[in-house]
Amino acid sequence: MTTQTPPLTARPAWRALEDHYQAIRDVHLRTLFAEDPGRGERLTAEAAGVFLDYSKNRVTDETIRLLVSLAEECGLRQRIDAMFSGEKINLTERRAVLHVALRAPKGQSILVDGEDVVPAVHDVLARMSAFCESVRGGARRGYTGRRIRNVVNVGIGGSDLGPVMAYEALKHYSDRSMTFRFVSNVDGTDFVEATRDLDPAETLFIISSKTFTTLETMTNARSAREWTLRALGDERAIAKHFIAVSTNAKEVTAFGIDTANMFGFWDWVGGRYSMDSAIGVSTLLAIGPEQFQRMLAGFHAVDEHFRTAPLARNLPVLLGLLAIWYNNFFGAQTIAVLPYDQYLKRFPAYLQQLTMESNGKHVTLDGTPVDYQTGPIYWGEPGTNGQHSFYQLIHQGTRLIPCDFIGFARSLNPLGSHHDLLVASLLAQTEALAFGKTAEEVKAEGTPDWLAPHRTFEGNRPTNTILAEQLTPETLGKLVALYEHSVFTQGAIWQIDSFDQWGVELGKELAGRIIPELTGTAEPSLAHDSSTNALIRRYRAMRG
Ligand code: G6Q
Repeated sequence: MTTQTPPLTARPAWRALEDHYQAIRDVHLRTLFAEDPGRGERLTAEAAGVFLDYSKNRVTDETIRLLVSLAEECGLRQRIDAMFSGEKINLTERRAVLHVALRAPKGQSILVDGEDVVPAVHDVLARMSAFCESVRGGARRGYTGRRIRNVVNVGIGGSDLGPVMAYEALKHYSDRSMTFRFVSNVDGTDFVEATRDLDPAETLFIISSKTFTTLETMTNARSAREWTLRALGDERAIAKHFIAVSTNAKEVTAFGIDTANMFGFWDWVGGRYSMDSAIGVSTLLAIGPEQFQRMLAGFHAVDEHFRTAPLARNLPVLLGLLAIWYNNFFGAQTIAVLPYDQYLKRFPAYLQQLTMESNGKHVTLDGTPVDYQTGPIYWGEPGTNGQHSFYQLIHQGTRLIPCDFIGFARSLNPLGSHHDLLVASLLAQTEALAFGKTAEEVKAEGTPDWLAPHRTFEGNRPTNTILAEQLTPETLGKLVALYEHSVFTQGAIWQIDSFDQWGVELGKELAGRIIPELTGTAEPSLAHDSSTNALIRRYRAMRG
């Protein structure tokens, strides 16, 4: 891949957007809505049952037209085709990027190095389904013959955040007679608290690690092994209580798990894009094969939309372009994702990895430093809780924070008027953020002059509203795919590698050097900076 010619900031569409920004930066959403009564109906898009209202953004039709031109000039369409056709678009790792193959229906064909990868995907899915059915149905039992009632997923990053997010999101569909826990942190507290009330004879550990070398996961896996052996007293119990999910059969065997109890995946599945692979086995255990298939179908529906819909009507493309608009032209630093559904409480954390690990990059594909901002900071909490804490800053602070509000028409737990109150809150927030409250309006309510500035809301705070009928496995798949492809769109325009993660790799190496310096009995000779050296000595002294 060569540098864009011309570079991004010299492209005609970029330049036009810079000029257009000058014209629009001080225009208020109140004006945009007043001048264009059809705006709220027109600036919307719908696909696969997901509705996006982007009318409360600081954009006009011209903005969208220019953003779409930028996407075209940057070759977004060709990049999409390259991903779907199995090209090695993860240049720094020389890998294809094919999470879309994980949800491709049987019969579709996607070639990597001349080999169709779809049949292997379905083979693993079939094995996973059979395994999960046998655990859920009680045919496959623990070493002492007791039923498996507890499942503990041991993994971190991409091998944890997808599974835990999906489990929480789809709890409504899960087998309530089983307990699911997720251990990720190398802090022993995580393991101890997750297992303290579990019976080892009824507990299955899923050791999830693409590489099977990750410090945290291997440390927790060894503790899980000891915990199991302490109770069951026989090495043969391991085969009944441990399965592995990995691409590294050699390390799985070295750890002591028979590859018959291993579910594989492939180097073209990035960790943060792996929740549909065997990494999702805990999800499958929780909700069963049928619902898992529905989730995959949801992903696939949005994949197809992303691949085929015109850019201007393409939901993930629109979301990605709007993120670029605020990040690169308005100078916004963050994007808040605010799901109005308690089941989506881990969704923002999941998106943080997806978005920030993918697009937190400072050089283009050919290694040239960028002269524009790349990935914004994503953050969020479910509504309405956030309203009683950080929304204050979004409403009245000095920063521009574009927000995605996500809501559903029907609750999975209808309870009196709860759901209407929830949705009313969502709508009221986006309305208030867009239109604010002028000093005149505040004073007309009888507010004294001295207090009016404090009670005035500037408004003009941009939001997207994403609505779907109900949070089902299918909807979850659609939502995740929406963000995956929005991330792709942004990365394609910035011309960065959204699929490597050298910063994470660095973190994996760094601790290795310090571990023996902390644990050795002899006073280590330290060659770090003076701060790190002193902290190591202090830790050793404090620990005793
Ligand atoms: C994801 C990253 C990273 C990874 C974890 C766990 O895209 O690569 O978050 O998932 O570091 O890695 P393993 O699955 O290899 O243990």
